[in-house]
Amino acid sequence: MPHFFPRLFLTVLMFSANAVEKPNILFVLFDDMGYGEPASYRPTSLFKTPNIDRMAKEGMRLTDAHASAASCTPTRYGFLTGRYPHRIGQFGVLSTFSPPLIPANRMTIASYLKQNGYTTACIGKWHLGMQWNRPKSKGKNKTKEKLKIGEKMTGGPNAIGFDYFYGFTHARNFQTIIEQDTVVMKVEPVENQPLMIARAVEFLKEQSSNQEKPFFLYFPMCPPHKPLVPAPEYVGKGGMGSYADWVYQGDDMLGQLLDTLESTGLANDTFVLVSADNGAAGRDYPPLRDNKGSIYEGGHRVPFLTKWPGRIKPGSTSDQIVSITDIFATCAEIIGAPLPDHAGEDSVSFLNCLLGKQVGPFREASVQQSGKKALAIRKGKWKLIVHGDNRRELFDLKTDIGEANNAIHSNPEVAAELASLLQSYLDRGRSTSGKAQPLDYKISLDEVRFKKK
Ligand SMILES: [Ca+2]
Repeated sequence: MPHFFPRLFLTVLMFSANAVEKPNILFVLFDDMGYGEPASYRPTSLFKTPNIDRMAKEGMRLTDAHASAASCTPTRYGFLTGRYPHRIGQFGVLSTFSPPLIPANRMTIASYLKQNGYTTACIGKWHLGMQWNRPKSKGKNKTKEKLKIGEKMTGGPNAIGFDYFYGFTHARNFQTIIEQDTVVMKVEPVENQPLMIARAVEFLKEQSSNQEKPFFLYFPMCPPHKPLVPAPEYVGKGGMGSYADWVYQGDDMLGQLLDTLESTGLANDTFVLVSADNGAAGRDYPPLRDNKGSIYEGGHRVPFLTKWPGRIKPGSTSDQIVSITDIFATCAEIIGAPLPDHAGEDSVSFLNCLLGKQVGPFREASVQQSGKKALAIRKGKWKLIVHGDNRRELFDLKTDIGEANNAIHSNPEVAAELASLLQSYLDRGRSTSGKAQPLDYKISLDEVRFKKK
């Protein structure tokens, strides 16, 4: 008995200290990974994803998690800014010479963590625009010469909070490797991802020798997005052709990062998040309807796994509605430095959900979008879709996860309430509490935003 109270007291002390700790943060983002691809999400899946499934065993698997959008660029905007990409009218994706999407004065999760003492790095695919010093030319980017070694840009990752960047503009420019602000190398497509993972592993090892500062590593990989270029050591390993090999390679890259955290002793102090920027390209995984680019669940419901030893219960699951846009506020709550009103306007912390302290909804509603300027608002079991051509559909996801039965005519009051809530989010410049923010781009749900050409 004499030992009991001191130990309890110590535990309380440790727990209090944890409330303001600064764990390392690693976010691994797959590109176009379908909800039905990892076996931990669809037991009959034949894809080999042992490391995603390992995350499910070692941490929490979220079953109702969503990318901010149904395609690459807008989801990445949502992640970095904690703000819905439709607020800047960004529904499509960028190309090599697209200018930067995020102005330097906008707080991002990277600049926020950097201000709070983190070493920040992005290694992989950017896809948020960079300013190359080129004369303006009319027409498509095809007419422009390719980027050359030594060419420099501004407005990239370094401008919005990343101390270090090593990567490429986007998948269509896979052979051009950029370090910080400079094109440093031209490679064969098959060489790109091995370079990225080697550099990320090196970054983690460097951080382990300097543990005074926590780190934030954002690793947006290419798989399973095209080009399907599995490295020789992965060919045939996925067992179902090059797409499966590419999935396997992506999963193995996640494994290398997890293994490095273990071998360097960083794992216990690192909060790991793994997700995907949108659904699979051209591949449906029933019961979810549709795939990448769609406003239906197959477009934006994604695998989302988290791990944080000693905090997140191993092998746990949560059916809370979570968005990649929410990662920013979650990190802010962990490190205990509140976000200002002009940052993370659509980001809600799901920390209590991860810690198993909250079973009820932690946010009022969540908004997703797709390429055809469709918006969807999700509140509880209900999902209202307002298509770009102004058609509306309402689904009860509890009984109709496949979105087969439009329930709008039998539940007009639910549809009206959700539309009104969504319009209020659009008008206030935020969907969270706090001061209304100026609008960059006005959207009225009643107007037609997308016409079929
Ligand atoms: Ca994508």
